[in-house]
Amino acid sequence: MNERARPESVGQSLENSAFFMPFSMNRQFKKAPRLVSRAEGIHYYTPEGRQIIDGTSGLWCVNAGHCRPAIAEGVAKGVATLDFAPPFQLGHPLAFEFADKIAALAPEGLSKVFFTNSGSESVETALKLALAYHRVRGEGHRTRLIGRERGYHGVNFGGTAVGGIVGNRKIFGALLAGVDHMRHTHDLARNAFSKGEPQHGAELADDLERLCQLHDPSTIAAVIVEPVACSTGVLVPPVGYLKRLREICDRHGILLIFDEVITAWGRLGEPFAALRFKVTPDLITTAKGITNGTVPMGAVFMKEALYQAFQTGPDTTVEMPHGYTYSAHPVACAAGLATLKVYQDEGLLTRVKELEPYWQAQAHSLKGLPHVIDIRNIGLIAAIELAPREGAVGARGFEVHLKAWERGAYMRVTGDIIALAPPLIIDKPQIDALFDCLRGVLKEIR
Ligand code: PXG
Repeated sequence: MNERARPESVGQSLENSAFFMPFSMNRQFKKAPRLVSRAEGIHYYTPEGRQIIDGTSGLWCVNAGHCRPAIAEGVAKGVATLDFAPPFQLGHPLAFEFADKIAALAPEGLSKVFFTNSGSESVETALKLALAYHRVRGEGHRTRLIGRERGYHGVNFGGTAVGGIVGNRKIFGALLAGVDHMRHTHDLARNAFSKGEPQHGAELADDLERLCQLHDPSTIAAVIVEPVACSTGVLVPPVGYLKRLREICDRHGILLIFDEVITAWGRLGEPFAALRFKVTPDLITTAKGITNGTVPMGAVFMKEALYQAFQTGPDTTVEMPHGYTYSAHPVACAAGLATLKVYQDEGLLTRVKELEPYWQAQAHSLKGLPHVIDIRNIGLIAAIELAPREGAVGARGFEVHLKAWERGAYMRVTGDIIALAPPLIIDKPQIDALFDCLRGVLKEIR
């Protein structure tokens, strides 16, 4: 047997492992790995048995907390009953049941659901649906897609193109043609230490109007934004901003896509952020919390009119030549149904409404600590932005990540921004423990 294969114990070196880790510093990580081997509730456990608070719900997905028995049982029963069924021209009952149940939670009018396997696939699906929708209605001239600086829409070609993270784009060529970007909404000069939606910046939505004038609105198919841009450091939309985007899209016949891969499933105290902000997009992309992170799955919600636009040819045609081998995978549907039951039985899709004032107060209690230049929050999400070290952007943030790990908490960092978004089952003493850990780290680092 290959000696380098299967590092079974923690003691064994991972330095020559075959695993090319995604979005990771492979060489550095493999020299000093941080591993988890078990999880329960809001905690991870390392192979040595150390308990770690999960400050980021895995990667913003384990909303009901880890290893929930009801979900594990749902998945086990699902895989033992129907392991796979082709989703093209064949069906299984769980797909229809799950689609109907989640459509009932979506903003009014978003009544149809297309299943995918990830957030990235949901984004590609939504972009393709938008282009195809215009085309079947005789507006095939609408080919442009508009994203936003600092947006993250996954890693496939369309999502990378509409995304606005330079580091994710620059080494992958020209991506898609016909894509443009609005300005981001982050404005520390006017909005630092905002609680909830910042007061200033609704007018930044007018950047979309500028792009409409530049390209002519009749060339634009869709605009995609995260209601709260999470990956790039929790950029909360200014009061009135999303409503203004909606108005501009309506004025020009442009579809509005909300990328709710993170913000759906209770994170903001509602099943979808669109419900919280009271702005209804034409399409919503989701993934992650849809199965509590247990089985890969994503979904795109769309307005009835979009679905209906494709139902016009003879009924012997495939209305949408798009889909994945694993669209509506039976095990993912089983996971989704079990997850939804936990969310609903425990009121998790709205629990954050009660927790948010406490969460906000605890987050903002870090104001005044060394290096802290902004604290912002919404729902059960908070970001603490630190001043970068001179000539070493991100170094301080990464040190926080490592020190927090040593002190027993897992925290995501983006550059020098720490993002916290624990499972929605967290209680007040656990919130205190999370922020106390960060407080200790901020006092310790230079
Ligand atoms: N859209 C949004 C808004 C996301 O946040 C995706 C699409 C892509 O989803 P998939 O399932 O293809 O990864 C995401 C994913 C982080 C982090 O640390 C965030 C994501 C993924 C990995 C890390 O902030 N979001």
